[in-house]
Amino acid sequence: MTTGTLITVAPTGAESAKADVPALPVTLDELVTTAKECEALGASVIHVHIRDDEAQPTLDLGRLRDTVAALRESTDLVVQLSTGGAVTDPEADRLRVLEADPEMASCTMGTVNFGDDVFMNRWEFIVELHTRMQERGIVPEYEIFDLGHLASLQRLLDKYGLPAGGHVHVDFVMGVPGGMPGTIEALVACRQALRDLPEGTTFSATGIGRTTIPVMLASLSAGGHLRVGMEDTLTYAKGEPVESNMQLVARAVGFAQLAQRPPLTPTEVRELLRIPARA
Ligand code: KMH
Ligand code: ZN
Repeated sequence: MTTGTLITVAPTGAESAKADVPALPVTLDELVTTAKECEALGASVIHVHIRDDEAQPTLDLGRLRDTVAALRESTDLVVQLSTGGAVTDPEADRLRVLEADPEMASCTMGTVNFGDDVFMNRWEFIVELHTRMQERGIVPEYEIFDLGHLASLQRLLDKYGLPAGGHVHVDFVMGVPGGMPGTIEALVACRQALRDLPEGTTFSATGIGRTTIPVMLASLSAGGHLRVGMEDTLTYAKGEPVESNMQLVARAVGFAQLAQRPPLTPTEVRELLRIPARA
């Protein structure tokens, strides 16, 4: 059983509007401030979506490069860029994200209904993402929205080999309308399916909306890690909007400590995920 807990913060996402959620970090300054504060609390990885000057989601390469550079300069967090983007982003733009050279990037393992939309991830696109990440030495986090995505991951690794560094890390994204539910049963089913993946495969989990707490507690007790943040959760408790990403990270750290699995540092996470240490 893993001792410490990897805590990822996903502070922004692509779905919420700044006008509806004023606390959402959308500028580079807001993102860097959030990153520093979440790192101080115990986050070790940041899952990054960025916005343009109008606070709309963008995959602009120049902005992504500036974001990676600013986060590296101001924090020791492992920077994980989203290649998922928004449901409207074309595949070519999503692939180009890798040219910003993050340490990690997300790689979603299949198409899923996403509320009223469809989050498209064709097999050929997944293969392209996986192989380009191998070539560039970028460590993937495989995003699992449904049980079948783990079977696709097994197929991907069998046919195209292990990711950069050789370690496999997955993130169960639970409770998306159209994906698997955010329940203990679904989490246990996913964890069982990890038996078919390379030994030592690690997992984190996040529950969207009101599933955040049950998923967090289930993941901790099942030996998994945590992802929290305003990409996934905008209500802290019934009738209580989230005030900041720090509030969510602080709660995750508290649960991890109660579980006697305190937060891992970014250095420990690089060792765990076989990401080269920072120079
Ligand atoms: N915004 C969603 C459509 C990822 O970051 O890789 C996709 C998503 C997954 O958030
Ligand atoms: Zn994301």
